[in-house]
Amino acid sequence: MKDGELEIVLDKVASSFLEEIKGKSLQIISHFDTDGITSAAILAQSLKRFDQKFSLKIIKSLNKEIINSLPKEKIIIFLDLASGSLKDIKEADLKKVFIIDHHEINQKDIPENTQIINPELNQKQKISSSGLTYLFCKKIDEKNREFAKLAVLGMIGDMFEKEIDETFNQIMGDGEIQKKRGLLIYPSTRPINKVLEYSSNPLIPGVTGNPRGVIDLLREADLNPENGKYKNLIDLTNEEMERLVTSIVLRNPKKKHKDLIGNLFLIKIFGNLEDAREISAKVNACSREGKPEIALGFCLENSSCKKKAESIHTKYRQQLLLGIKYAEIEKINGKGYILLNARDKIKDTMIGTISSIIANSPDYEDGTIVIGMSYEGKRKIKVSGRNVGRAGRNLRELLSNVMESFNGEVGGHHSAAGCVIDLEDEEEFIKKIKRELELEVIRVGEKA
Ligand SMILES: [Mn+2]
Repeated sequence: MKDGELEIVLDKVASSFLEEIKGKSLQIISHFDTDGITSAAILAQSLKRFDQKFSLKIIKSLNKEIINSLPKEKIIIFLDLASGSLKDIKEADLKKVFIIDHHEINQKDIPENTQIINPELNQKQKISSSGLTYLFCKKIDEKNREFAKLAVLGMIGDMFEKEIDETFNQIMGDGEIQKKRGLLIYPSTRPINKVLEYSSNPLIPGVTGNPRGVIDLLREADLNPENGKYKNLIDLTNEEMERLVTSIVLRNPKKKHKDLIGNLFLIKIFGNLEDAREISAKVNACSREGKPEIALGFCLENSSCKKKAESIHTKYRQQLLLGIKYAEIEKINGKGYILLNARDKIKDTMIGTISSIIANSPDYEDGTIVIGMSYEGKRKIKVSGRNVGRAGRNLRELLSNVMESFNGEVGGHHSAAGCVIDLEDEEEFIKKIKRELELEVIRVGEKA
């Protein structure tokens, strides 16, 4: 078996973990996305089983300051982060550290007090932190098998469901997850008209955010309500599904028929069978809105958190639709680029998502650059850059060129990058970035 090495590491770290934690207090630090939250939920519930004392903190990102402020006497467990912070961990003089993560490791030199479970050190098997945490906790106690569904949720949050290997299959079996083929728009467990209205991935022009457009599309696909109610997406027959997919492809020709069909995963949570992507989106929305504790409570199936998470998610989706509509009207169409300065009309936590949605819409040619801007607090502006398609310029480089004249750092990679600038630089930044974007059009023209 290919992941034999990982199996050995899991065994080794689990037995040393059980030895080390006896009579000690633990501090868990986890990432705020669905993968991190589900990892924390799995470990927390596993520790509760044997009355282990621990405290838990969910963070957006880890830095040297946070590492230095950690309690020296406690055992520290990092989930879904810290693989890139080994140097800082080494220098922080912590007592004992465990890391369960799948991100890139930045150095070979692993601190002596640190034990790591990370496939990057083994066969680079594709697995989320929630999957690793689950396998780890199952080593501690076979009963922790009951948390398998959380592992699957984290896998889907990190989009590992496209490559289902033996381990993933096994975890799905443990979690009694149902897998079905169908249209990849979620939540599949709701009536199709509602699902289409809120669909931002893919964006369906004239349909997303437009109830009347939804009815037109459904009529085209010859799908009609029965007793005033449309079927749930998941209950469509194959023929109905085919007709619906065809109508969507007609509105958004960028999406190919085969890209719109795939695996849906149904998990049981709060006693109902739900679309795992919807649950993951809910968890993410809570964290993004600054409420990771509700995201966690939701994963622990706490009923008061369920209500709160639902209202946060509903509000989030509504704001997303408003943001998309605002962008449609207010964006500037330049030559080879789209510039959206949303100021305070779109939240800074949403501008990246909306820039991605614009970049995925069928309206623009590959290589077009989308730049979104939104006020962050009272003194900063968040800038998000996205490429349409896979071709195009290196956005990290492009933003770095522009940022030479301003304060702030650039993060990201080739087709998705961002930075934060000072509010007072707004006009100057727009001038400079337009010049940079237009310059390239000329250069490309010269080459041709
Ligand atoms: Mn992850």
